[in-house]
Amino acid sequence: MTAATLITVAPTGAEADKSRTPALPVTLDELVATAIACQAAGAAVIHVHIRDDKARPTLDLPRLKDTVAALRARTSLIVQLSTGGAVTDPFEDRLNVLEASPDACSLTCGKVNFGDDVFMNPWGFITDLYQATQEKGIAPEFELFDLGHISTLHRLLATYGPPHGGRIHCDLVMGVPGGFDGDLRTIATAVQSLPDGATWSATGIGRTSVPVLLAALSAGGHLRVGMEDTLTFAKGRPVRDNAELVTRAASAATLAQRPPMTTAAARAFLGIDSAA
Ligand code: KMH
Ligand code: ZN
Repeated sequence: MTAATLITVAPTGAEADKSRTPALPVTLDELVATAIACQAAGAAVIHVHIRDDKARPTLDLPRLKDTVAALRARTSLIVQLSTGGAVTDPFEDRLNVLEASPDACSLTCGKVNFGDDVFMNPWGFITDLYQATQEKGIAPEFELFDLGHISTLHRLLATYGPPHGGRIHCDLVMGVPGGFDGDLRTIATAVQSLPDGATWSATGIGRTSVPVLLAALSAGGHLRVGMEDTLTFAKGRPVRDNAELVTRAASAATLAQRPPMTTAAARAFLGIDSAA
């Protein structure tokens, strides 16, 4: 079991509505302030989706570049850009995210029902994206929403070899209706199917957030938390901000005798070079 816990914060996502959730960070200033607070609370990685001037999700490249630069200037967090975007984003724009030269990116290993839509990730897109990460020296994090995604991950590694940096790090995204259930039994099933040597975080969407966090810690996994996935802190109590979700994760990790990993340790763990 890894001695320390890698905590990723996913502060914004593409789905939550700023007008209904004023604490959601959508401007660059809000995102940077959130990143600073979350690093202080124990996060080592930030999973980034950005918004436009009307707080709508966007994959605008100049804006992504500015975001990467600002996060690097003000924090030592590992900057992981989302290549999932929103369900409406074209594949070409999702591939183009890598032109912003993040440290890391998400790479989802299959399609999944997503609200009333489908989050599309066909094999050809997965392989294009994976090869681009290898060429550009960007560390992918394999987002797994369902057991079949793990089969695709095995096929991807067998066909194209190891990822940049050598670390096969996965995120089990749990509690999306139609994907993994967010419970211990499902974590156990998924983890035993991962490639040899792979490490993993888990994310529980909505009400699965706390059960998944506790189960992941006890099973030796790492954590992703944030307002992309969780808008309710406890029954009837909205999340105040991302930092309180990171603080809760860091407290639980410390209680589990696996305190939060520093950003420097996280870079070594994920095979990511020091910040430029
Ligand atoms: N917003 C979802 C459609 C990712 O960031 O890579 C996809 C998502 C996964 O959030
Ligand atoms: Zn995301």
